[in-house]
Amino acid sequence: MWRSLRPIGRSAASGGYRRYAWTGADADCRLWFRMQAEARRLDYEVDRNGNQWAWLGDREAGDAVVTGSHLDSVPDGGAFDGPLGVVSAFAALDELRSRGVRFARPFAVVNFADEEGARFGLACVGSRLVSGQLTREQAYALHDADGTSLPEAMEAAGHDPAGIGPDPERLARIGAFVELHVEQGRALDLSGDAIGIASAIWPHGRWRYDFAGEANHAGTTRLVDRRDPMLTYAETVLAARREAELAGAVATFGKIAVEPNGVNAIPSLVRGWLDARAADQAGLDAVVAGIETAARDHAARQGIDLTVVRESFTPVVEFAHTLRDELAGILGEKTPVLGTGAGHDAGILSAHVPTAMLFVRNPTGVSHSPAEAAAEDDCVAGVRALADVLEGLACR
Ligand code: HGY
Ligand code: MN
Ligand code: MN
Ligand code: MN
Repeated sequence: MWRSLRPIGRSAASGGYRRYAWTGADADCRLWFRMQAEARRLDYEVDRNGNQWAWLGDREAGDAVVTGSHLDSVPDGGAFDGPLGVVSAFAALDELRSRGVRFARPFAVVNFADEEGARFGLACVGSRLVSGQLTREQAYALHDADGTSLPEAMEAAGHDPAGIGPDPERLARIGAFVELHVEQGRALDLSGDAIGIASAIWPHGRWRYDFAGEANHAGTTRLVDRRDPMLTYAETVLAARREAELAGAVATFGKIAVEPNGVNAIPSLVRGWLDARAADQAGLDAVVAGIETAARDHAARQGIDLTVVRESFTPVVEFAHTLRDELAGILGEKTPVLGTGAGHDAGILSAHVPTAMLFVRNPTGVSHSPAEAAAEDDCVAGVRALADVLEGLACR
């Protein structure tokens, strides 16, 4: 199963993955999902928002146990972030069937659309739409760097966008959601454990900084005459690191767009995207405020116009103790419980249904990079743990 998925959307140059929502690579991943579902005689469907579901039992009955994750990636992402959760879901079903287990509740494997937000700039689009955290109007306003809107991209990929929007009936059918995910850090590697249980997802968000200056000739414009937005952008990036250290947070400017983007032209506009996260809301507020203050001070001194737009925000997610404790009961009280700074579809769903996450050890701790890793034995341990959890939840 893993071998048939692995080559899809992989860059020969970087070894990373480029599986962006509603592109050809995404279509190949979706076909893979459908084939896995049909090979297991599961009831396959695509919901109005483009999420894929593979059902066992009566999907209308409610109280379903659902597991899965996402198949899309960040630019040059790793092999495990997302796919490990979907592959493990199908493999856990295979394991449960080999144990002769009978399901007492409906069961489904899910692939949530566009979790990374790599193409349209918003993470967890599929799960936000299902849960009503993203409205149809907001979804219709999303567009990629080429100006293609989300609905246009969906339509071009063969999915009718007319019905996108909240799906409360579907949400009501879910009794529990469990997402298995490769750890995006080294806590399990350091503790020597293969599997962990998530306690919380840090509050986090994305802010767009637009630095507007004055385009001019790189060779003939005196330094004193410049209004160079790149300078204020650079100062803001340095401030982000300083403020993150002060606040015990993390802050990253990982994406930039420059106009007119010429080697010999002082930019007219520099657009930078800030990803900021902290273990608690106070820390997040502090780092975000500190960065913006530093940016505005420098912009004022340099005659730069600065606009800051919060593009997305996810409050802290404390996974429901009940389900989390149930997982600890199933997997053993010694199973490490750890927080994460990474966002997940489980974080979105947790506001609506009992939700839990399992982490699988990542020996490099690196993620959103081709260096992301997970040992085969640990992946097998993850499947067994997920199967145990599903057996405990769905096969009473
Ligand atoms: O950005 C995140 O934390 C997630 O990987 N989408
Ligand atoms: Mn990710
Ligand atoms: Mn992920
Ligand atoms: Mn010239």
